[in-house]
Amino acid sequence: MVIAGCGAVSWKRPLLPQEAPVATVTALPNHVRDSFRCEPRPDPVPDARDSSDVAGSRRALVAMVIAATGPTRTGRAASRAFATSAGHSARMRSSLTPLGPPVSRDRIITNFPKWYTPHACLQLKEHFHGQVSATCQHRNTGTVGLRLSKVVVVGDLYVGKTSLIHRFCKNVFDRDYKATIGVDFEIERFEITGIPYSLQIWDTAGQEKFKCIASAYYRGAQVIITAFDLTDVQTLEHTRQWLEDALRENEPGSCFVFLVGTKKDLLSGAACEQAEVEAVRLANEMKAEYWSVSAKTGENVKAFFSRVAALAFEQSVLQDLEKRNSTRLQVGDGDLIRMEGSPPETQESTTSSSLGCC
Ligand SMILES: Nc1nc2c(ncn2[C@@H]2O[C@H](COP(=O)(O)OP(=O)(O)OP(=O)(O)O)[C@@H](O)[C@H]2O)c(=O)[nH]1
Ligand SMILES: [Mg+2]
Repeated sequence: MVIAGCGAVSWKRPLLPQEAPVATVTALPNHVRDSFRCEPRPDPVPDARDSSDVAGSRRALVAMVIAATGPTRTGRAASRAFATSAGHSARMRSSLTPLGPPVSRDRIITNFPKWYTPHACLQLKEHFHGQVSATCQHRNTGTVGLRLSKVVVVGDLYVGKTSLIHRFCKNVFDRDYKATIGVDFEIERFEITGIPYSLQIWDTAGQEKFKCIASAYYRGAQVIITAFDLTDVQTLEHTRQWLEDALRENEPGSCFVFLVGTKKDLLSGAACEQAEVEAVRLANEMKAEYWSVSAKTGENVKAFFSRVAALAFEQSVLQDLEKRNSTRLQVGDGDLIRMEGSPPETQESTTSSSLGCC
């Protein structure tokens, strides 16, 4: 599987799970391995993104993605190896960041992005968790800055999943319909409270005939986005089934869920509000956060993905903190001694639900 040179990574034919690109750390090409080094980050530049630089940095990130989330056993082994070596490097210097162009200014998040509607949102708060802010301030986020969070976008065919992703990642809109065949993904880099962070956004096919291919990629999602067309109520009804299928492949309570109404530009304000009533009701049932967007005009697209990135980032940092705390040998007032690897019932767990997740 050739992965070099991919800006947006697309395959010519459906990618079967067993064919998912596999890269081990040792197998990484030199230019990829050289792409990670300990250096202070240069100051961000305005929006202009040199395409060759972007491609270079994406190549490095693609290798991370493949190692981190490939559905094969080898991919997961590579992921562990990568995380271990990354962990050592991170301890050597906390400001380890992937070499590449700085993230564009509109991918820099300093304040916690706001919800779309308080009637269906995952968190009402307006600031990052205190512990997260403190950790980021001390640049003590462990390997979070090197990890990718997997986002899976599902929903009926023609609802605009690809258009939404392309509007955000490439700032383009294509009015001609080209069905997604199987799956595709994009990687988007952010800088959140000074820490680099990346989303790996999986675009899946809505067509029934590709469903079994696409569903093989639901596993390991931190975020599930269920999309429907605001002008087609049937597509809203189907989101329940899409979500069920995606959740079945993931640990209960491990995913943030979003319900997104697309093609907002096709409705008048009043019609949109009417459609949103039912959507918000369903979002609450699904324990999802609701957003209305338009890929055509770009309305709410950036705000939506910023919100996704911030929630996923905060959860990653908190989970990393929890993991690190549990590895510290603890000798309490009693005779409690706790180390990593102790049975789960002895470990404190901060479940996703306690973080405001599904
Ligand atoms: N007016 C308008 N049209 C949109 C919008 N988003 C998508 N479309 C159109 O809707 C059609 C379907 O969009 P896609 O993004 O290809 O749909 P999809 O959900 O990826 O479809 P599959 O890949 O088959 O699952 C295309 O013709 C788009 O141009 C939008 O926000 N506004
Ligand atoms: Mg598509």
